[in-house]
Amino acid sequence: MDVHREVHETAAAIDAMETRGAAAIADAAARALRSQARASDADTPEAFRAELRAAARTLFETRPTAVSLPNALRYVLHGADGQTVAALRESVETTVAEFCARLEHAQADLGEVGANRLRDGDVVMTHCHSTDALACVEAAVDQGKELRAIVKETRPRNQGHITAEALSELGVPVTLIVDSAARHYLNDVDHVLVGADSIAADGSVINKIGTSGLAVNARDRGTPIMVAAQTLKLHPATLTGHTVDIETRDVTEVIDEATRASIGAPDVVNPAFDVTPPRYVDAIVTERGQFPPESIVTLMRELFGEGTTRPWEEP
Ligand code: RI2
Repeated sequence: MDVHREVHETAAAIDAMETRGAAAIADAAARALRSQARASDADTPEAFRAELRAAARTLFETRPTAVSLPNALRYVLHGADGQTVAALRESVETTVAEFCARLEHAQADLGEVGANRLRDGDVVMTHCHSTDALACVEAAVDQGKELRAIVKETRPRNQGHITAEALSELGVPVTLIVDSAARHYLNDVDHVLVGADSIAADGSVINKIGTSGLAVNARDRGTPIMVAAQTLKLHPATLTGHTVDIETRDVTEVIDEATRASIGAPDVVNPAFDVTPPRYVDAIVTERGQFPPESIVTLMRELFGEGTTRPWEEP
């Protein structure tokens, strides 16, 4: 059989950012591989594995920056084990359940670590929408701490609106600001709290465009910058010198065609992410504890060894 319909649907939803956020993308990708395994009519283990690889490639090709996607695919493909199709299918079932449970657990554990950095009465400034970052706030609120938030809207897609809603649901008072007002409010802020799409071996943080400027400004004002990122966001290929691809998205996310034409048709670019160098980050908070960015490489070696594999490619 071909790549299953649900895999194509998941890939399309990731591509269109209906499914977005690094953790949600990983979860959806693992579940899509499970759908492929469940629906497979392969009559040999080799055919079954080839189908899984094809499904994984379809998912892999959607968005290049969040490493949680290839890390999820790698986890499931490595977990696929067995001498028969039935055994392989069963192992995918177990591996995906284990992966999704670990994801949820990691986020909750990370939240507890991050919450310890937050004190009663603190104000946090957020950028974009990160479920890992929100887990820290949620755990702090559960500990009885009262927090307030200044939420950057995060052009061009305004994911700050999702953050505003989530924080309100947690009972955290929110002030929404335009991105360019961030520096103006940094003196009123105790922590800049962001998520990550990938973390490189040198401790650089790849996150939503605008994070690096925010971090530089926060450093200038002496405001600590905390990055909430479960270890699924560690980018193993950077251990061997690879860099992280920065996704460029359609310019219509920035400006519609008619408006662009009416202002002299300027070139428009729409990079989705940027790189914050480690010197602008105070702590990377993971489910394994908090790390200064420069020491994250030790954790990466422990988790991934010296490198990485691409098990979705044809052998
Ligand atoms: P969680 C998002 O990217 C943001 O950059 C956010 O900080 C990051 O994913 C991590 O999100 P996008 O998918 O995994 O909106 O913490 O482009 O939810």
